[in-house]
Amino acid sequence: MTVQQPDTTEVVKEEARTRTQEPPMYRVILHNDDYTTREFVVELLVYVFHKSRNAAIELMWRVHRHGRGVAGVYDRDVAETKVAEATMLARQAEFPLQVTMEPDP
Ligand code: TYC
Repeated sequence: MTVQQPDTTEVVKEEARTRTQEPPMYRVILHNDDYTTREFVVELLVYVFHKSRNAAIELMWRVHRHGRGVAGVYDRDVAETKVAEATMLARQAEFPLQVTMEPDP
C-alpha cells in the first residue's frame, strides 16, 4: 500500500514570496569628527536610537576609533526620520556631526 504524503510545494513557494517582498533596509551611519562631544553622541544614541547607556558608550568609542559606525538598521522612512532628527539635534547644539544612511546589503 502507498501512503499519501501531503504536498508542501505551495507552502514553500508562499514563504519565498513573502520573504522577497520585505522592504529594503537602510543603515544609519554616524561619522566621527573632532568637535562633537562624546557625551552628546552618547545622549543622541540613547535618545534617538534607543540604545542603553552602555551600548551607546561602546558605539561612540567605536565611531571615535574607526571613523564611522552603524547606529541602527531601519526601513527607508524610519531611517530618513532618524537621520533628520539626529542632524537637527546636532545643529541645534552647534555640532558638525554627520549622520547618513546607506542600503543594508
Ligand atoms: N571624536 C569626538 C571627540 O573626541 C567624539 C565623537 C564620537 C564625535 C563619535 C562624533 O560620531 C562621533 N570629541
